[in-house]
Amino acid sequence: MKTTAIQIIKNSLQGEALLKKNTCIGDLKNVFVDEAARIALPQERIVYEVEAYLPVKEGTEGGLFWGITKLYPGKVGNEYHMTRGHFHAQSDRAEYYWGLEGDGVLILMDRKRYTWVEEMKPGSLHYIPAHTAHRVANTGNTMLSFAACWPADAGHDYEEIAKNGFSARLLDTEGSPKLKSV
Ligand code: PAN
Ligand code: ZN
Repeated sequence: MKTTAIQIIKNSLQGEALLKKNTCIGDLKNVFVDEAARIALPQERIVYEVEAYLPVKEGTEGGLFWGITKLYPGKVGNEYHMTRGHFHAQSDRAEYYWGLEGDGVLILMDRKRYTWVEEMKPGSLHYIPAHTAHRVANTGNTMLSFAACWPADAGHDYEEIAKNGFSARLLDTEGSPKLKSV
């Protein structure tokens, strides 16, 4: 029997033609509340890595993509390392995230700018509804890895979050994560 083109080995995707992207401190201008703290950090420090399997062309109706995000532990000021976050460009597209390793928090915001959170840990399954921005923060001291499955025609709208942000931020408050409205 043939083996599959792609395999998941120790929370990493293995195979050919995978999309790989690293996001560093230097790429995350104005993403964290404390921009001065971000500037003071080594700009080449990796915050997260994404490995994705895109078996069909981006934009294919009915297609699915699959990826793993590895979010390194760390903070920028009092804010945990987190993904940039986005709505889907095709806003009515939903997504699944699920926790593989580490401890974190999935931050979700609907179009009315109502923000809520879900605890992310190994085995936690998260249904991200349509029209909902999503971002993950690593609240632990170890790597946080999660898998994602999303429609090939979802696309990413980073502009809206770049312009208006989320309505709340997850900050280290006396040693534990607290969601604070902004
Ligand atoms: C994920 C994210 C990934 C990185 O695959 O793209 O976790 O986060 P940002 O895209 O917000 O930088 C996903 O949600 N795809 O739709
Ligand atoms: Zn998404």
